[in-house]
Amino acid sequence: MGKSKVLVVGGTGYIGRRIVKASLAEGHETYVLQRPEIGLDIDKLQILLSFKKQGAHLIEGSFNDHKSLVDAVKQVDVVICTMSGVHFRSHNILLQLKLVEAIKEAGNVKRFLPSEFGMDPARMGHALEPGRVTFDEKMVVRKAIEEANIPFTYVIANCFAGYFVGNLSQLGRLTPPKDKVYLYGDGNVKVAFTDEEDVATYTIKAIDDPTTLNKTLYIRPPHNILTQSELIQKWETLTGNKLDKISTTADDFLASMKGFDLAGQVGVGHFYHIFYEGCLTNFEIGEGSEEASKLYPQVEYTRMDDYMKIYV
Ligand code: NDP
Ligand code: GO6
Repeated sequence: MGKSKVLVVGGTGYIGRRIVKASLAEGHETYVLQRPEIGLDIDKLQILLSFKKQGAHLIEGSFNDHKSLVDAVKQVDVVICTMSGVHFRSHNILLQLKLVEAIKEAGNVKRFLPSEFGMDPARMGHALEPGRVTFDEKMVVRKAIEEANIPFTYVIANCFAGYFVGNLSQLGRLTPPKDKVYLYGDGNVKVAFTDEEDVATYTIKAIDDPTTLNKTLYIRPPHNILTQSELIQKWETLTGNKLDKISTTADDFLASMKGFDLAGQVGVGHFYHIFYEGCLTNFEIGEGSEEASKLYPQVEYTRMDDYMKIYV
């Protein structure tokens, strides 16, 4: 069997650029959508040109031009969309409905991976406002994919380390605090963390694997299922410096939502479900789903104590 041809839509983004890199590394003929709307965004253009230098093909296309999307997807076997879902960087998850239309019309795509890469929206029917919009929109896209009979894989990446580990899971910052750290309750709820590079590696492994066809792929490798307290302990061991722990009750944490702008409120809701409710780990991976480190044991995923070394 030949290698799949892969199109990445959203390739210059935070997770997208890692997926392009992983696709090239795996030897897939890799295509990246180049949108005219990037205009004078020289950083995006430079990223695209660096992909080209590494052997990727740039395909011009726009979400405002249906035919350009159909033409783009006709050239490949697999489409991976990494459209923004992060509220403080703008969110456009529903724009993917246009891509679903194009894939449906083209009729050749063997696998579509929509922009998921977070918590499992199918398990978040109870999520709090306003953060639930993330999950509701991803479910609208899933429904369109399944109604169009497009073969899919949904990748559930859980907590990206860059947003949840380097900062010891503190909201509103991306670096570790120096003296005091806020604990969610007792800090004893199990959470799943993943290095973004591993997210990309597992995603590329899954794209032509019959085992992941029409399934959800959870990235929940056993060594990276940790409580916030365990994460903090690893950091303290690494630095040889103890932090003051300040426990926050669920009620106080939720009450803090009032002081945030919309993006912050979305964050507080998500953190509540992850760190108080335990929504990433309070279920077994069962029917219709697979776990990535079990499926691809040859991948040597990064452990979080190793990941944290760059922050020392
Ligand atoms: P980014 O914010 O980096 O954006 C990704 C891409 O979206 C951009 O590069 C751009 O593509 C495209 N895009 C943005 N606006 C538009 C638009 N108006 N029209 C067309 N394309 C647009 O996304 P992330 O990588 O942060 O997020 C990707 C996914 O990962 C989301 O589903 C998000 O929910 C999830 N996520 C999960 C996290 C976790 O901890 N598990 C953390 C962060 C995100 P282009 O390259 O063409 O310019
Ligand atoms: C990441 C964040 C971090 C918000 C997901 C506010 C979708 C998901 C784990 O963009 O709101 O400081 O699953 O001040 O399904 C953001 C969101 C986290 C990052 C969560 C995310 C995770 C989106 C903040 C902050 C570090």
